[in-house]
Amino acid sequence: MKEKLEAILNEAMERIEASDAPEKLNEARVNFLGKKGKLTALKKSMKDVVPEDRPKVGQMVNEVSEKIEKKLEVVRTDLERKLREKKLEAEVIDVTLPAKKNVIGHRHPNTIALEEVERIFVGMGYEVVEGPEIELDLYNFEKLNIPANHPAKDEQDTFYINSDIVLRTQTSPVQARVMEQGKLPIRMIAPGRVFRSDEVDATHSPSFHQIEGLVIDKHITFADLKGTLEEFAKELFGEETRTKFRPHHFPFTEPSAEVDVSCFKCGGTGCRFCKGSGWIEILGCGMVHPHVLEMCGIDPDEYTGFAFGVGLERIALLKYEIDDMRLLYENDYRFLKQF
Ligand code: 2NM
Repeated sequence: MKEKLEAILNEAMERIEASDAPEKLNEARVNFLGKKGKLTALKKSMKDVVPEDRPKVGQMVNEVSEKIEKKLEVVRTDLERKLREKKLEAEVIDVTLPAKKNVIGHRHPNTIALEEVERIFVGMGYEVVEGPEIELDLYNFEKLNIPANHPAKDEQDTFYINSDIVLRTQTSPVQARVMEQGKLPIRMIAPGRVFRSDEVDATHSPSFHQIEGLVIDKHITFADLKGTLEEFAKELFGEETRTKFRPHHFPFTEPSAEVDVSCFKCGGTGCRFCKGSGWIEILGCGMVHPHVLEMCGIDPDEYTGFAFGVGLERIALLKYEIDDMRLLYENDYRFLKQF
């Protein structure tokens, strides 16, 4: 009996030791400790042992069983550790490999130009205010001194939702709304999309963007308007830029002017870029018409103000020397990635 037990123990130790996979270890366990296992068979033959030897033999059987269990446990943990290490090794990240190129997008030229204009005016203490693209005729035309049948209304004829509601043709209705709120003084710019019933060509689109400015306070004069826009032009196109104010007409301002800047390509001597004139037109402006102030609830005897409007696309085309506005809307990445 003792020899048999020792033989089983030795065989079991060898088998377990040689197990290099969990399945093999399990096979070994079944082979010795399972229902039909070798040690189990021996336990069953205890009845053949003489009664006085049974306790001793029983103890020996239990000891062998414990030793096998223990060995199984040791080899199992060792095997698990080895498998884990192997897995970790296989999953290791090689930080010396060259990185994948990260293609990040960037701002559209319109956005770059807008943020530049906003930066300049915010720096002068202006607020940026947005408003609805679908407007009441009342704010888009009526309160801006463009009554029904006025020729200026024809000029920027627009898309009507119904007889009272239009797609805004300018962002000045945002300013009419701010004036109406009655919080004075006002120093604001209103950027945003505007709509006009225009045919598409290199310089026109039925939908484009404007940035309009408005300042209302006591004692605001045309000198404030000139100084502000001169400073704006210098910041946008360079310190050496000169400005020229030409008389013009807008229904919502009186007096009104158009502003040219000296050509930043040739410095004013005349080139292909400025079509030989040395000047480039960039914006319209004027002193807010007393009638507009009145219609928006501001007393024109106490307050005066100036306003101006710039086309965002016009600024972007000039600044980045793009010769066709349609390029800004096509979203061709080969074009966009250049800015
Ligand atoms: C322009 C030119 C001149 C303008 C006027 C107003 C308001 F609301 F105060 F009446 N906002 N913007 C204005 C004046 C816009 O765009 C070429």
